[in-house]
Amino acid sequence: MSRSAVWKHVDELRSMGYQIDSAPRKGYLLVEPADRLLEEEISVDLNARVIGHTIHSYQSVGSTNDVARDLARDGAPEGIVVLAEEQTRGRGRLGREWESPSGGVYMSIILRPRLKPDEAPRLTLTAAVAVARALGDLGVDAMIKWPNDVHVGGRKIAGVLTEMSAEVDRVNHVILGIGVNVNDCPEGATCVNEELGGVRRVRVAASILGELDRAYGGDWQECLEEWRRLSNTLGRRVRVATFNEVIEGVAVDVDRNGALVLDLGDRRERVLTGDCFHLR
Ligand code: BT5
Repeated sequence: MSRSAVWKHVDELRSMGYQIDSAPRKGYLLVEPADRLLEEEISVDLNARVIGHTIHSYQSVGSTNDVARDLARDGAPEGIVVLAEEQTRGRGRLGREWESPSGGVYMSIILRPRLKPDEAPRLTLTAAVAVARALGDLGVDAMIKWPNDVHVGGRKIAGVLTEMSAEVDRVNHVILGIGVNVNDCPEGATCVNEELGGVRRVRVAASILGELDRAYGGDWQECLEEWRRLSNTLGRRVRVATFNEVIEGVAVDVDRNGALVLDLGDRRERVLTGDCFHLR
């Protein structure tokens, strides 16, 4: 390769944010890799069994869940990951907004699980476990708030959005969306680098995908046990708003499909999905 061809590539890498020094007659030295969520960067640390065998990286999209959903509708296989540096219409559950400026990790994973539709909430819990474990490995004391939030010291650091296409007795595909605040976060929330400092987003993304790959399709009882260990909801008095009622009680367990079991004093009730507020 000619010198000018090398220079062209180095120049391109520099424009992507890679810090590269050059010395006459010695050559180039990579001082600091760019913290870009590129397949080449992430797959170095990944030993993908199912999740992450293919990664599509974007600079900016409306929502990674929409990009992944379109791929899934076109027949894309499970395990494909869609990642974006920022989202312009990132969303939470029930049409809520997920603030997604650059500096976070926004990703969606296409899954085609052998689950019945009412078992699909298991995937939300699996993802929350993967995020909490990955952040824990990095040194962040992350806990899971039922059903889909990951918190540190009562502040939200990550959220999971599970969207599904299904028939009555069969899931076609599930899009698992995960948003993690890494360098920045909205008021009242927290981010990895407020808790730790100096963590590269590539590491956060690779670590979560690695945990998810290990947990997906694995022993569900084990995953549930892990969820119970990592949860800061169990044992608390909570108020849960479902689409048609608000109930208050003590969160005593999650059942085998991820429903929260509430002790209402005179009886127990299960809630499969809803917004949960910790009361004390
Ligand atoms: C969630 O919803 O927590 C699910 C978030 C999922 C985001 C990922 S990013 C990749 C993929 N593509 C998408 O478009 N979405 C997924 P929910 O439980 O409904 O919480 C939403 C609420 O969290 C908002 O109403 C705000 O109060 C708060 N919020 C918004 N942005 C936040 C952020 N960056 N950090 C912490 N809290 C946030």
